[in-house]
This record gives sequence, C-alpha cells and structure tokens, in this order.
Amino acid sequence: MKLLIFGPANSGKTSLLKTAMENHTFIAVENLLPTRGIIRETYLFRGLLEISAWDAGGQQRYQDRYYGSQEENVFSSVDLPIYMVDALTVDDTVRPAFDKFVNKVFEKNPHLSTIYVFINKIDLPDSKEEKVHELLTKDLPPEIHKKLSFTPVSVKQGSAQQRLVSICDQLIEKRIENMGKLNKLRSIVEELKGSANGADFILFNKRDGLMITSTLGKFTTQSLQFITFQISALESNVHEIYARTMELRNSKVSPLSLNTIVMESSTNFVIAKEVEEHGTIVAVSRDKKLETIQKIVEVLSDTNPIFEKLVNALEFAAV
Ligand SMILES: Nc1nc2c(ncn2[C@@H]2O[C@H](COP(=O)(O)OP(=O)(O)O)[C@@H](O)[C@H]2O)c(=O)[nH]1
Ligand SMILES: [Mg+2]
Repeated sequence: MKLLIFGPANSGKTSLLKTAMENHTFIAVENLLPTRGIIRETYLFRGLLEISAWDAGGQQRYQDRYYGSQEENVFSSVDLPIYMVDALTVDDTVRPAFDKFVNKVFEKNPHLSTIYVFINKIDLPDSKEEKVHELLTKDLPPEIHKKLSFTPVSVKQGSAQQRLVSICDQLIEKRIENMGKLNKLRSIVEELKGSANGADFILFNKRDGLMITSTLGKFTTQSLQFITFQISALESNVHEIYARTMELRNSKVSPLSLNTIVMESSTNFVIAKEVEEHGTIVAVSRDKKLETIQKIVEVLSDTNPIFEKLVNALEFAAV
C-alpha cells in the first residue's frame, strides 16, 4: 500500500510519520533536519498492513522534480494520499501548490476516492486553521471538494497521529487479506487464554507500539513506548549477580536475555514477553495462583506450539 505525503517544507510531515509509525515521541523528533528529496520507508502498520510511505521533502527545488522527471514514479499507484499544510501560513503560495498536488493525484489515480488534508500545528496560539481551510477550498469545483477530507490536527498533541491511525484502520477493514491475518492472530490469542487459566492476552506490534489484537476485543490503550526492553540498572545488577553465582559454581555463564518481565499486583500477575522482533505480548492473569503463572510462562515459552504458531503468524504478516 503506497502512502504519499506531500506539502510545504516544515509543515510536520516527517514528524507525523516518525511518531505515528515508528513510535518516537514528539520531543525526540523535534529537531529533524529538513527532508531532502523523497524518503521511502516500509512499515507494517499494527502488524497487519504493509505501508510503503513516501515522504516528499517540501523545498521548491525538489517540488520541481516531483512534477517533472520523477512524476510517474512519485504519483502513480497511490493508495493513501495525504497533503499537510501548517495552520499558520496564509500566503499566495499555499493554494497553487495544493491545487497542483490534488490535480496530479487525481490525474494519475482517477479511481481514488479521497485525499486527506491535514491542517497541522493547531496547538500554536497563532494558528489560523479556519483561514487556511477557507483558502484551500475557495471556488473548488464540487466534484473535487467532495473527494477531499480536511482535518485540523496537531502532531505535537497527538491528534494527527490518531487521525492517521484511524484512516489506516479503515484500510485494514477493507482488505480481506488483512482481516484474514487479524482473525488468525485473534484465534491464537484465544488459544493462549484457553491454556493459561483464562488469563487475558494483549498483543502489540513492536515498531509502532499499537495493539494488534487481544482476548478482550478492541479497546484503546496507549501505544507501547519501547522498541525492545531496556536494560536498566536493575538488570545489569542481576547480570553481575548471575555471573558471580555461576563462577562460584564453576559453571558456564550463558548470556542473559531479558525478553520476559513478570510483575504482580495484590490480585494478578502481569507478564510481558517479546515475540521475536515483531511484537510484544502482555498477559494479565485472573488470579494469583502459582499454577497460573506456571501455565502462562509455559504457554509463552519459545518451544510451546501455540507460541510458535503466534511467532509464525506474525512473521507471515511481516513478509
Ligand atoms: N507546534 C508544533 N510544531 C510542530 C508540529 N508538527 C511539527 N512541528 C514542528 O515543525 C517543524 C517541522 O517538522 P517536520 O516534520 O520536519 O516538517 P516537514 O518538513 O513537513 O517534514 C519541526 O520543528 C517540528 O517539531 C505541531 O503539531 N505543533
Ligand atoms: Mg520532512
């Protein structure tokens, strides 16, 4: 699936992709260098939908190439076109650049139903999103206007990412192959639950941190804010102690891998485990019996057939 994001330099395009698809915080991407030319990146959104994102640097010298020698390559076979403008700039360059993009996208992709327009940075006090909307829509032919979907957003506050996620979710629901993958993963997490005293399992996609599926159906959580479990002071201390213990036992030290974390509340166990490089699964037990934790650990062990099935299903989705 090809996502093409366009718009003037500095409107927030790269910030949006990095925060929504790679789970970086806004602060981490605040000092990005301007994008030079087009950057292409492949994402597996929610572990299900393969997205090839084309992020087009906005400077004029690049713009000329997009509409010149690179036109066929840039504008053909677009599935998800996004135009991003900032809500502060109202000058006479804004509308011609927008018209050019809209016309070219529909010319090259006559069957596309929607171009999504993000009016960004509405968190800023001098944001003029209504003026910008007016500027972009004034005297637009109705047949074009009805194919444009405008949303005032802020990458800084997270509403732009929410909007992008919901657009991509709609795409997943329209695609049979994505729904097939999702149903398969759903039935695997149900199997895990059936073998673990009814514990609930929630599966996350690692790169974007978004939930893929769970035994509780769809619900919203924050995206997981880690890519791999971080080695903190505690873990390096544990490693020291382990190494020393093995030395005193005259045994070999094998590398400690931190891919499972067990926590407890007064009534539950909560276990988080990495599913190879693709995902992270979190289990919440129904009780605090030792037998339950044993079952969860067992079912999540690398050699358990259900867990293997989960790894394979996620790998398959990643192909
Ligand atoms: N206040 C505010 N700043 C933003 C927002 N989105 C992006 N920025 C900032 O705008 C600048 C340009 O962002 P960038 O993603 O590089 O824009 P691009 O040229 O369109 O890729 C960066 O300093 C971002 O931190 C937003 O929603 N609010
Ligand atoms: Mg950029």
